[in-house]
Amino acid sequence: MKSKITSGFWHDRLKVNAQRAIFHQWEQLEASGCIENFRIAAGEVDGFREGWFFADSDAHKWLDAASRIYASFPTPELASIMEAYISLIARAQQPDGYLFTYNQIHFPNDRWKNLQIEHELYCHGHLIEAGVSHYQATTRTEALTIARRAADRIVEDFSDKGAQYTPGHEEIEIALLRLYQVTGHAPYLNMARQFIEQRGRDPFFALSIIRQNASVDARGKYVQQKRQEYLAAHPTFKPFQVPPGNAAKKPKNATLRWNLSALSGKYFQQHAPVRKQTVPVGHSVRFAYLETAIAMLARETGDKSLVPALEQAWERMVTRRMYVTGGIGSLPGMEGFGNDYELDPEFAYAETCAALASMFWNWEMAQLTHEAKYSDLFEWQLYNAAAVGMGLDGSTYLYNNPLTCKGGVTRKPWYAVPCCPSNLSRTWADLGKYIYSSNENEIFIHQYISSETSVEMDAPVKIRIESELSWKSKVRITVVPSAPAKFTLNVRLPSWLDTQTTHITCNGDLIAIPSPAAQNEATASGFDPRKSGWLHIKRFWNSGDVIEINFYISPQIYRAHPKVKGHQGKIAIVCGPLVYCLESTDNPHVDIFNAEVEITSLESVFDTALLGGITKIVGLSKTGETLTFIPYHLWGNRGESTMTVWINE
Ligand code: FUB
Ligand code: ZN
Repeated sequence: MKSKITSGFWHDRLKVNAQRAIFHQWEQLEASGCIENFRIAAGEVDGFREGWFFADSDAHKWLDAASRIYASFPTPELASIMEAYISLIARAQQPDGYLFTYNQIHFPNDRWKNLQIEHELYCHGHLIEAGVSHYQATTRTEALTIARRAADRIVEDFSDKGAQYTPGHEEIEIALLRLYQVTGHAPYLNMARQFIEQRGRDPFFALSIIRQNASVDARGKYVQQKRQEYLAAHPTFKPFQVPPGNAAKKPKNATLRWNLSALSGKYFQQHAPVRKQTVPVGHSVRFAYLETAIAMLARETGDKSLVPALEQAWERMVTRRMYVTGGIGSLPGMEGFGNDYELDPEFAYAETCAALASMFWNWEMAQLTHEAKYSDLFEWQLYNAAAVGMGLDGSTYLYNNPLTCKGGVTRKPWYAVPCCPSNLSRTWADLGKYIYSSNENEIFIHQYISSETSVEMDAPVKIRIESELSWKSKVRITVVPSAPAKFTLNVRLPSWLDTQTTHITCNGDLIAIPSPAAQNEATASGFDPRKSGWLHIKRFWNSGDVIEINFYISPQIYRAHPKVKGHQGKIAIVCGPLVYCLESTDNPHVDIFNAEVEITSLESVFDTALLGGITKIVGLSKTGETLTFIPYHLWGNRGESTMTVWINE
């Protein structure tokens, strides 16, 4: 359900997203040659195609983000770039709907070549999503028409094919389901279902990967050779210089593990049919996109047999394979999940896109099951694992997100693989969609973000949230039914709330807060969204009824599971939905990796001068030094630094 974000923490971030980030991203896409690739494919300019084989997806994802931003921040500048890009891709698209500049330019006779590796379907997926988003934002159909032509091509070429014709990077499934939602055209739904159902059923997958790897290598070498020739023939051509990527400390045998994961199919979630995939494995963005698509399919079709595997995989991820920030994917190189409890904070990959993908999945799960824990994890990842991806200026980004940095990680204006910036921008732009939902006689408040919406119950009900989160504690929810009405308002009780101190009232009357559900197994990270629940407020609502919540947020301590190596004697400090860290910038004379914190000394203080005005946490070390903690998502905004989330107690 749509809502308008009105003020506060997210309003400010969304302004930066709309006024700076989206334009910066376009400039980088142009400068890096990503947009020029379409001009070359359209036959309008001579030149050399630059970037990875999946580079098209970054441009399409930009249009997706720009469209969603345009829905709340319509500016002529943005409209004009979007229009130019849509017209360009219309010209680059082949008459039969195919659009993939890597093949069009370098291998015009090849199509659907190395489906596990070369991302053809992934790029078409982002093209389709962009078309859907543009249509939803503007009601214009130019981009949607391009999307439909691409989708029709795929339906034509892939319908009724088997397991070998499923993609290695899931995305097309989400795209086809979204396209089905706006068009009602059943072949799109059926195609998405086929891609999902056929996954993990190829008995000769390992052989296929060996063959595809060899082909990708040979094609890559051919492209490199052509590039050298092009550079030699065009000495004035200055290729875009991508800043060097960030260091990612790799565990032992990283390459061997990646190869084994690929051969077994786990890297691509091709090791088993989806109903048997109960453990998060492989590339973490791919994994969470697949889970998102399965949950969407289950919602669309009512096929409940898809749900248990999703629930089990979620439980396993949350209990054993997720960082305290909500980051997922502990293995660099493979960009994916490690073993249970393998959560080294320094080699944490925790790609920004993986957190976003998990948020998409959690939203679908929340709608599918109405369980609060999914919205709780959504919130945690929103504020921590995902928010860390964009700098305060909107034009610098993090791709991998370690929880300990001993140097070598800084925010960059762009990356050789720039998948995260536009993914963040499109998610933030759509944040209003994730706050409320409803069914016949219930309204759910999933997130405490200052916003307004109107819900279609028997009669329209307006709801307004005024939230001081995440810096302060108070939330006020005003309910305005157009006529007095009986329904249940479900407000999420976050996993992080303290039941002893939190106060919730309805028109001034105190409401009792139920205790969180007990859990058998402690989580690896200390953060446990399963403690979240709903407060069901069922009554006759009159215009102007008010729910007031005071969370009285204060610094809290999370400890890792004893099975997580290297975490004994360490704590993570959180406050409300925010994870905090020690950054060297605020603690220039402290050895942040060895300091021992005096837990009883911790207090939160609002500091108007720090990072644009934030709640910091201050405390003392055992040797009397002052320690200043800032929210994890804000680290790295002031140049090169060191940082740690886990600190000695
Ligand atoms: O492969 C396309 C994107 O690039 C993935 O989603 C990211 O993880 C990165 O590998
Ligand atoms: Zn990414």
